[in-house]
Amino acid sequence: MIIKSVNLETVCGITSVLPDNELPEIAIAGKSNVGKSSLINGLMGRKSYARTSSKPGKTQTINYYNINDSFYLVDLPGYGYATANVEIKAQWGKLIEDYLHQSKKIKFVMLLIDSRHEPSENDIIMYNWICSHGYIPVIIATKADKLRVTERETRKKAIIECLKIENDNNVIFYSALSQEGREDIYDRIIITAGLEKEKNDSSGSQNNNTCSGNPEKTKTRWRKNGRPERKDSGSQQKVSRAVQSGKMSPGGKGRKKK
Ligand SMILES: Nc1nc2c(ncn2[C@@H]2O[C@H](COP(=O)(O)OP(=O)(O)O)[C@@H](O)[C@H]2O)c(=O)[nH]1
Ligand SMILES: [Mg+2]
Repeated sequence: MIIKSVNLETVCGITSVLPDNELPEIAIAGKSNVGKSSLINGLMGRKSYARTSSKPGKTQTINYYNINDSFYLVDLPGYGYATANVEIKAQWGKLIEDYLHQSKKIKFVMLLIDSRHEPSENDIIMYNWICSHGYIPVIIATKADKLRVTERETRKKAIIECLKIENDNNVIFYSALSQEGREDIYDRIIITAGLEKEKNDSSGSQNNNTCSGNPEKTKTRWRKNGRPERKDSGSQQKVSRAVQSGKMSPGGKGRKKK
């Protein structure tokens, strides 16, 4: 894909109203420091447009990057940063929940997992949470340059078994250094966002990213106190409990309350 323009168009915090976009959205989730901003820069062909940091938890906002005026890369706030307080954790939960629940244009969800490690408890919760909203995330196994070639298959198997992934093709190794995996990711974006119609016919994977059957959409909403109003789905409840109990932490120190 030729990148003609990139624009950080919208930045949403906890008090923001999420934009009602017309263009398809490609969501990028994962723990702090896993490589979300680096992936976005790689996909945009920019060195440092999205801010990267070796300190975890810089992004506590939802950032919408408009690409070529044809789709958005949506950078979701990272989780897994233990020092955040309860209020910040509740805000983080609400932000992600609002996004997955409200956005009508989500076409493709990527969940980034560090290729060197087993998926964490938070990664598993996040995976199930995304599925409970009707999407099957494609796993981007990041920092692939740090793995020996011989470790690849073992790491891939571990991710597949841990998350109970049915389709092996839904794990893509990516390196921000070598850009390995970029083309594969772009192929998925093009297909799922319907950017180039002719590619649709030659691929059997159009439906890989939405749950088959008729998934029950969760109706649970977050109240200001961070507790869900209603509990419908198993994984929704699980993540609610995890955030409330402090097991699942948002990345970063969070925003100051406006
Ligand atoms: N070696 C290597 N380092 C990476 C890769 N992706 C990200 N990093 C580094 O990991 C750190 C966190 O990356 P960042 O993109 O800010 O993560 P985010 O918090 O998920 O947005 C930074 O120091 C990056 O340079 C990669 O593919 N390979
Ligand atoms: Mg980031």
